[in-house]
Amino acid sequence: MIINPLTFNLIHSNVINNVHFCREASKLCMAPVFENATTALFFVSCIAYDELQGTMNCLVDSCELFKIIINSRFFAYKSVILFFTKADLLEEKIKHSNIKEYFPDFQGDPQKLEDVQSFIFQLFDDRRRDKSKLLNHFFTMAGNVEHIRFVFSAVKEIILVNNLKSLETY
Ligand SMILES: Nc1nc2c(ncn2[C@@H]2O[C@H](COP(=O)(O)OP(=O)(O)O)[C@@H](O)[C@H]2O)c(=O)[nH]1
Ligand SMILES: [Mg+2]
Repeated sequence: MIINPLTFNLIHSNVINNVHFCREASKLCMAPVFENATTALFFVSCIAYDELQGTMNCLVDSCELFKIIINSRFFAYKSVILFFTKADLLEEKIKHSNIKEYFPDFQGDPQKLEDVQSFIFQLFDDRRRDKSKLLNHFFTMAGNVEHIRFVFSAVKEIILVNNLKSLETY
């Protein structure tokens, strides 16, 4: 994904899809990857709450990876935008797959989209040590052109503001 003239690095949980690998490699790989970035985009499939990666729940796996990234010292002065992809499929999935079976801490109505979305977001937000900044996030639907236009323009604005803020610090 390229948004000119802005440049940014993209971390996808499928690219670094193993938390143990990432934990080992993080000290080595973070610096060159993120050194000049102001913003990172982190993608999570929000329908993964009932899926397993090996013996680990996929959403928990993504959370653990996110925890490493977001709390890394390389991100102390940078921003992360969190994307929960396949929001349209989530709406369908919650009708037959109860999130409470996988996350017993879930409070609320497992068939209510807002309750499920806010719980999923909270799982990630809770992993952050520094809560002084807002965590920008979007639930995206790749097939909905109007929605994607809205998300893209919001993301461009966030990246632009982050870039301007980083210039102010020089
Ligand atoms: N309905 C729907 N399908 C999607 C969406 N995003 C991705 N897909 C489809 O899901 C499949 C895997 O997409 P990918 O982006 O690689 O997601 P991943 O499963 O998280 O790796 C592809 O067939 C995509 O077309 C979405 O927002 N809505
Ligand atoms: Mg994929």
